[in-house]
Amino acid sequence: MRLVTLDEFIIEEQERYPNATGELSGLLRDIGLASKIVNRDLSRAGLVDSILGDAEKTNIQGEEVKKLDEFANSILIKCLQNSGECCGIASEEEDTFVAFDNRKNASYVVLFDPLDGSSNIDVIAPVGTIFSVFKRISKHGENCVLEDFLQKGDQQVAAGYVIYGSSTMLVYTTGNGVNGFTLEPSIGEFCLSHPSIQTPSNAKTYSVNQGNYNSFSEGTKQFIEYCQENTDKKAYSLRYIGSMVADIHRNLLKGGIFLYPATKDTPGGKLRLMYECNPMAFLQEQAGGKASDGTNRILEIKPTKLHERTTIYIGSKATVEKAESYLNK
Ligand code: P6P
Repeated sequence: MRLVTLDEFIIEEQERYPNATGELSGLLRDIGLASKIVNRDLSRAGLVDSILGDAEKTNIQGEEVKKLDEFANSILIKCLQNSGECCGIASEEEDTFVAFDNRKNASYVVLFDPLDGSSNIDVIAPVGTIFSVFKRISKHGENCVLEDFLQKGDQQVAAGYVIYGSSTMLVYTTGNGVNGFTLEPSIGEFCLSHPSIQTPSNAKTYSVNQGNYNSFSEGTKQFIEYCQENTDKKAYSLRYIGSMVADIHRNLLKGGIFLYPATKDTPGGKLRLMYECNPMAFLQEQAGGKASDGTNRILEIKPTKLHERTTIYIGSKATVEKAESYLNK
């Protein structure tokens, strides 16, 4: 396979769509830049003692903020504001959306989780950046408004994630399939390594926090027992890293289902609709899989709040449908 950098790929993609303005391309390139900067500091997390560890504060989610969370958040905001294509952002680390006063004529808003799974940083487990892009619905020339962000997931124009693990990979879609780019550190470029990703229809793994089993619904318990009984002679393995990007990335490539059902502590689900579940659902559907809250397609959920949460069952289509059959018995 010839070496194709992310920038070259984005430009080639843009040429396939004559009416493409190039704005979205610029935005994707800047997200790539931000992730390279985050990656640089993550890979030195053990050495950069000024950043490692807790920021002695909690975010709107009530979660302890790691200094790298804040660092990743600020880098993404800076790169997106400089891109000139983004009129505002919403972040897991920000109480509400941030309008860019100097970008009133930009066409896109971006929602992101700057460093998902950051509680894993101190134990050197994979973490990730997740992003979701919408075209603004408010008038150009004015600041973006909340409604620009509270759009259904099926309105996304792009979505993706960067996984910072044994290597660093950016995976994204603009609605024409899913492509993966691995960072080549020697040249500092994301290079096409996984063209046209398609999730195998037969799952190999199920991914759930088994520790919450007792508070799952009967239907969820029956689905997990189905996986454990190796019914239909399917040997399911349990794989759970506790970092959504890492768990979903594995299943996207190899087949599997990731589920975060309702629990006693999170009756509406734990994961955030806007900047975790929507982008992952867009990617998963583009890779031939499925993503639901157990009943409804994730991408059709009408959001009411920026930080709202949802239950999620996402992965190999047949396996998600199997889970739904137990849940909706
Ligand atoms: P639990 C990380 O904190 C996160 O938001 C996701 O990345 C991950 O899938 C989930 O929470 C893990 O939650 O309750 O199993 O630790």
